[in-house]
Amino acid sequence: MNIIDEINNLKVEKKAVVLAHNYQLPEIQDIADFVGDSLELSRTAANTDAKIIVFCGVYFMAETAKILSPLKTVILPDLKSGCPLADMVTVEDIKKLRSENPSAAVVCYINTSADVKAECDICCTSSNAADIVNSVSADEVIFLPDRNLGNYVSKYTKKKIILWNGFCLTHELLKAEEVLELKKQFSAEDNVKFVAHPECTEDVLKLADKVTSTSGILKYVKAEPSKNFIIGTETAIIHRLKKENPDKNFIPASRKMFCQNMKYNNLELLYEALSNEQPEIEIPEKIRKKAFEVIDRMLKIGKKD
Ligand code: CIZ
Repeated sequence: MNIIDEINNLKVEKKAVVLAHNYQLPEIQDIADFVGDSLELSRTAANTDAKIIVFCGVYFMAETAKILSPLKTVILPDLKSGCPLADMVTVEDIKKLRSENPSAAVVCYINTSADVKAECDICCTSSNAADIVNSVSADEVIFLPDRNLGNYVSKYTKKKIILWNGFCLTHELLKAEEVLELKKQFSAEDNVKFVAHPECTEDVLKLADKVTSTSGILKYVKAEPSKNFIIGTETAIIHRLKKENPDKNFIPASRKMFCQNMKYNNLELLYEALSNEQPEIEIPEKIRKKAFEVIDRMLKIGKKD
């Protein structure tokens, strides 16, 4: 039996669902029950009757699944799969920021650890960040950890935004000159569209026809009549874009936009994780409950994406 059949058998035998983030390796996306962004996947898995969730993504994503599904076993095939952006802010940093800005609300991006979320007022995603910031009653908002998303949001609000200086290593690799060079290769008839993730720098975002999350990119491409797209996010999303839009062309804005952390999970590790039901994600219940409230407050605003 090949490894794909073995994984599929284990999924049934153990009542497990496999989730793959849009940035996972193609073979992981292909074997997953659901492919998507981290919040969408965590919410979908919570609504299944699965006993085990295997999250092929990075650590904070598996934590998000656990926050929403405390009674299910949540597994991350390779614990090395971290998120440098999420690691750029700590609980201590938030305590200090709060003492320096006592009247400010704290809005955290979904790319944060469970213990950081537990210290914040409300969570947001890359597609609802401006709506969430505008929903809080405070006139000042500490936005963390991503400086580019925070800066982007500041254009859509009258509130004073106090930015944290975190950034995504992969998205900041893309330079505006690369996008301009690529755009030059297309004629006006090609009607090429550049779509960028808001973790890219301001110079890059200024060149975009659309700025949105990974799920937003998938929706935009499907709805947009153009046939040619320059994709300004982690390159692995192109696998799904091609599968869902076989008649359209996708050009990575930069081949350097490769996140190694997203690629540690592979079929062998997925097989081992399912067989051993390890490595399991655990969150102290007190922290999980607080983090849940912070996510739930966002969901109650009703602007998921
Ligand atoms: O939460 C996610 O999945 C992230 C970090 C990115 C996105 O835009 O989907």
